Amino acid sequence: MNLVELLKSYEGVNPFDSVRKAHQLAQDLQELADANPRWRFIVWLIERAVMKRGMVFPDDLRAFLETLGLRTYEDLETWVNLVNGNELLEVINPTFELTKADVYGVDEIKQIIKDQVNAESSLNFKFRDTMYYPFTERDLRKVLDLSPINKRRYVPEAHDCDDFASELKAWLSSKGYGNMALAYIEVNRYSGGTRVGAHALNLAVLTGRRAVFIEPQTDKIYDPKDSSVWGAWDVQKVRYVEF
Ligand SMILES: [Ca+2]
Repeated sequence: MNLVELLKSYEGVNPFDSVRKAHQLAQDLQELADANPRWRFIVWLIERAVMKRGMVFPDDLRAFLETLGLRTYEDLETWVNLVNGNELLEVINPTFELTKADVYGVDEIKQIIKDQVNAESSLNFKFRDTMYYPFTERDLRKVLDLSPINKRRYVPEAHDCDDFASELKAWLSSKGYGNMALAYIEVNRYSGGTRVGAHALNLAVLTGRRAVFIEPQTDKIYDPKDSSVWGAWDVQKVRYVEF
């Protein structure tokens, strides 16, 4: 069944049956997208624009399609045949698989970080999960290449370092990988023993118990003690790590 046939089958539904039908329509749309990749994009849009608590009501759907200039279900079918919705969705909302080759507990992660970074004596950790999957180097590169975070514009305070770092972590969660070993971290920067500033960035733990820093504004991955990336400061010390 294509979407046109599917939607026509919902015409004239008894109002007393509307909740059950709205659940059914949401499920049917998902199955349609799973079976026909070209429909993935329009179904993704419909779910975001129209879905309410897991339900899609046919009247809401028709109103939404009209806002797209699609007045009949046949218009919709023409549009879907014109646009490769599968490719479009991969650009906007890429899917990917990450390897879960190993798993580290909280104490192990703390030890890896303490061993490999310059840390303040007051270094503070926050963990929301109990176990984390380390990244392979290749997977970490893939995540950074696919994530849109580094492409966004820098705005002092409103969208600056702390926002880039929280967004990269949140984006990975939104893709279903909230327990990969990626942390939001804050560092203090010192020059000649004096604190000259602070910065927020990300830290990832790789397989083989290796910690790396990630600059989410540029997607650069670097060793926590690599002084070649430091500018007007001679050391940065981690003060906060949040997984
Ligand atoms: Ca900010």
